[in-house]
Amino acid sequence: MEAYLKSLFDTDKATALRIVQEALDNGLTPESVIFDVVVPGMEQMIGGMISDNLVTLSQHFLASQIAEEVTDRLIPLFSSAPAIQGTVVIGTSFGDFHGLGKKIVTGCLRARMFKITDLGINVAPERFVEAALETGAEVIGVSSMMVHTATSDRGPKKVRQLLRDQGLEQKIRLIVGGAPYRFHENLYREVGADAWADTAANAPAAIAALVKEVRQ
Ligand code: B12
Repeated sequence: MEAYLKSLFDTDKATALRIVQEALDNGLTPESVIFDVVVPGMEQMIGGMISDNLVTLSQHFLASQIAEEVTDRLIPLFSSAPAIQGTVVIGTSFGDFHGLGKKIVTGCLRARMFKITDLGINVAPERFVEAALETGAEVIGVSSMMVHTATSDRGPKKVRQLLRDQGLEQKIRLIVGGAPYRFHENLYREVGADAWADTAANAPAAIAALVKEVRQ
């Protein structure tokens, strides 16, 4: 664990992946590698906010990228199929090309056994709803890094309107995230979201709560 954390701090992906392989070669189960090493490592890195200068963006990003890669590779090796915590469609709002925050959230959710469809950046509101229906998603996540893409009529507000118009509000919840929401604690409500999360580390719990509401 110590060596793995050091490799994350050093943004040394090759070493991090080698440590994971050595752990497997030495008999650690794929489940243990993910839940006892990769997830706690990622949460330790991502729990420190970039704005507090505790971790850099590259450390944040790499920890999540490794978690995502290792999780994708090891899940098929689990002794029994893992319980899926929820199904999520995520993307960056229309007109917004900032994809790093969303990518980190995706890594955290995959490592926490959520099934994710990542629609990428600059996603039209209609596409979020279509993809949620195609994949049976319980939650749509919209990332916005700029104030105007968070609040525009083609952003989360439009996703909410489409959900309402199509009678889907009880089946699909809407969560938002990104820098603008940190500076205005009610902004998520103003754009029509059910919830928001300030960091990728807090996203799985917030999304799990929404999944629970949908399944009730
Ligand atoms: C990197 C960056 C870019 C890169 C993006 C690269 C990429 N592939 O993403 C590039 C160079 C392309 C870029 C372009 C632009 N940028 Co820029 N960019 C940034 C910068 C420096 C960092 C953003 C970032 O990645 N943060 C790191 C991530 C990890 O943090 P985060 O996004 O907040 O994500 C965390 C949480 O918010 C949360 N989260 C995020 N999404 C979600 C989603 C859900 C569902 C949940 C639950 C949680 C969640 O989890 C994440 C991980 O913990 C910021 C400044 C800053 N210091 O923030 C400016 C900034 C966002 N950019 C800005 C601007 C203006 C632009 C441009 C318009 C510049 C220009 N004139 O061309 C263009 C816009 C292009 C476009 N249409 O999108 C402004 C926005 C201002 C505003 N008030 O709206 C900022 C704030 C800079 C500034 N101070 O002026 N940018």
